[in-house]
Amino acid sequence: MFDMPKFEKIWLSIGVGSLILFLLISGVLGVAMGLNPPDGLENTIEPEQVEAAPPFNELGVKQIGDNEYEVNVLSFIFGFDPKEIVVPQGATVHFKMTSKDVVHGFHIPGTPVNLMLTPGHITEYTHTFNEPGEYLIVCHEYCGIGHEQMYAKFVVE
Ligand SMILES: [Cu+2]
Repeated sequence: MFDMPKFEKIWLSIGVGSLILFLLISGVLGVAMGLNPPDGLENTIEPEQVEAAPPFNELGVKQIGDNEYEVNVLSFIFGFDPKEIVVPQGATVHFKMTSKDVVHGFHIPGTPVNLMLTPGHITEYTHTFNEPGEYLIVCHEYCGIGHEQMYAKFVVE
């Protein structure tokens, strides 16, 4: 074969060897064991008819248990519906949100609530609010000329 230095041969075989190993592992995981990345299609909604379909035909706060709430929020250019969300202290809130036009953000500074709202998808997140206070909800994905006016209020009382 080629006249190749010894170390080049060694490194080349390590490289080709790890490539084959990687392809074998991902092949076995994907084909034989059926482990694939989520396609995100289990949580979709028709963005044009979003207000007619559950859960977004009923926006706002709904009590579903002992200090446990479901909060359905719809985002659009340039705002959130509802504009103000009020929950008691210690409430566990299950957010269900979507956008009816472009990509928006849903961020409550000072909390781990930091989500992306994509048209056609339902974004879900659960958080327990132990600190009472008035929080700001901001859209932190640039969505157009009125982006900086896109905010709402979150109150823990
Ligand atoms: Cu926005």
